[in-house]
Amino acid sequence: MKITAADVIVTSPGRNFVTLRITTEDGLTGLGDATLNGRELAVEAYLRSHVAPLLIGGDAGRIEDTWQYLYRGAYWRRGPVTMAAIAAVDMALWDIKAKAAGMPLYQLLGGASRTGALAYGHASGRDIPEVLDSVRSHLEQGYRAIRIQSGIPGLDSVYGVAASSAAGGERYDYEPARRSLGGPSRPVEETWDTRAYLRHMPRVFEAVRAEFGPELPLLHDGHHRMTPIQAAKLGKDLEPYDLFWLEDATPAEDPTALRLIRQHTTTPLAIGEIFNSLHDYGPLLSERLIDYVRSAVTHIGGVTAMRKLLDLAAVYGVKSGMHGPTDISPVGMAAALHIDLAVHNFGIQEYMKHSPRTLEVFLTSYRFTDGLLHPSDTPGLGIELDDEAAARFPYEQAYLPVNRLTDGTVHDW
Ligand code: EZ4
Ligand code: CO
Repeated sequence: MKITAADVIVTSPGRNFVTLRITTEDGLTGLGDATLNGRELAVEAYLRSHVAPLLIGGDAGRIEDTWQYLYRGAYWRRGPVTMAAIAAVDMALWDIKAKAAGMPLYQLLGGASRTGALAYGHASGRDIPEVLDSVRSHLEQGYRAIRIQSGIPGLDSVYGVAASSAAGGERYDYEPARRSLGGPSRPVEETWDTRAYLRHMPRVFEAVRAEFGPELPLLHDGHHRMTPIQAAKLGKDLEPYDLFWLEDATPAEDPTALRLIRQHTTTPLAIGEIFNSLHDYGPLLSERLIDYVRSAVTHIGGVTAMRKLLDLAAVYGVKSGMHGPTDISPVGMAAALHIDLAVHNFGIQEYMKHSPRTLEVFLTSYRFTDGLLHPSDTPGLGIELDDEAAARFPYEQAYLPVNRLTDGTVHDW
C-alpha cells in the first residue's frame, strides 16, 4: 500500500486544529491529529516541510518502521512539535491499517477489554455554589466521575473555570486559548496566588462531598503551579475528600519533585499531559511515584508510543488517564478511545464535548452513554474530515494565557 499523498489541514471551527491526511494508491485515507494548542503553525510547517515529503512513495503498512525513521532518522529528537507531527503520521497509518482490515482500531490492538471507557467531565464555578450547580448538571448529563476546578477569592480569572456559568446555553468547554479575532495578538495575562489557592481548595472539596456524598469519583488539576512542599500540603489537606487523583501538582520538567509529594500524602497523583516522550516519565513509573499517566496520543508520539508507555506503566501497576481537552481533536480523541477500550491498565478518560461547529468539520462515530465512552465499530479510527466545512473556518491566531504572581513575576500557567 503505497502512500500517494500527505496533506495537512489547518482549520479553526471554534478553535484551531491541525490534521494530517494520508492517502494510499488504492484510495484509502487515514487521519492523524497534530494539534499543539497555541503553537499550531509550527507543527503544520514541520509536517509540510520536513515530514510529508518523506512519506510519499513509502509503504503505509510499515507503522513501526515509519515511526523510528521519523524519530531516529531526524537525528534531532523529542520536543512537542516533532512528536505531535510523528503522532499524526502514526495515527493516520493505524487508521489506514484498520480500515484495510475492515476493523475498528481497537480490534487490531487486541480487542475490547471492557464495554466502554469511564469518562470524567469538568465541573467548575466562580464560587462554591456555582461549583455545586455545575456538578449537579454534569451528573444530569450522565457523568460518573467529575473534575472540580474553582475560582479563588481575590483572583479574577483561574485556570479551568468557565468564564460565566450565568451566561446560559450549553458550555462546551472553557478553552483557555484566546483567539485574537483581529484584536491584539498577545496572550491574556492572569494573576496567581498559590497561598490563596491552598487555603480555598479544601473548602471546595468539603462542600462537594457534603452535598454529593462519598461515592462519586472526584478529580482536581493543580496545573503545575505548586512547589513540591505546597503540593504535599494540598495532597494531605485533600485526603479526607478521597480524590481519584491530584493532577500536575508541580511543573512537568522535574519528575523527581513527585518523590517529595509521595512521601507526604496518599492522595493519588497523575502527570504527563505536556510530556512528549516516554523518557519524560524518568523514574515516575519504576519508583511508583504516580498512579496515572496523563499523556495524550497526540503529544506522546501516537498510538505506537502510547502503547509502549502503557505497557511499561502496567509493569508498575500504573494506569492510564489520557488527556482529553477540546484541543485534542476528535481524531486524537478517537485514537485515545480505541486504546482505552483495548488495554488492561485503563484508568479513566478525560472528556470534554467538542462544539457543534467542530463537529461540522470532524464527523465522529464515538459515543458517550451512561458515563462511558465507546469508539464505535466503524473501521479505522471512525472519524472523517469534511474538507469544505474545514475551509469555512480559517486559522485564527490564539495563545494560552500567561500567569503572573501578584508582584508581576511570571509563574507557571
Ligand atoms: O490546560 O489542554 O487537564 N487538562 C488541562 C488542559 C490544558 C490544555 C492546554 O492546551 O490541563 O485544560
Ligand atoms: Co491538566
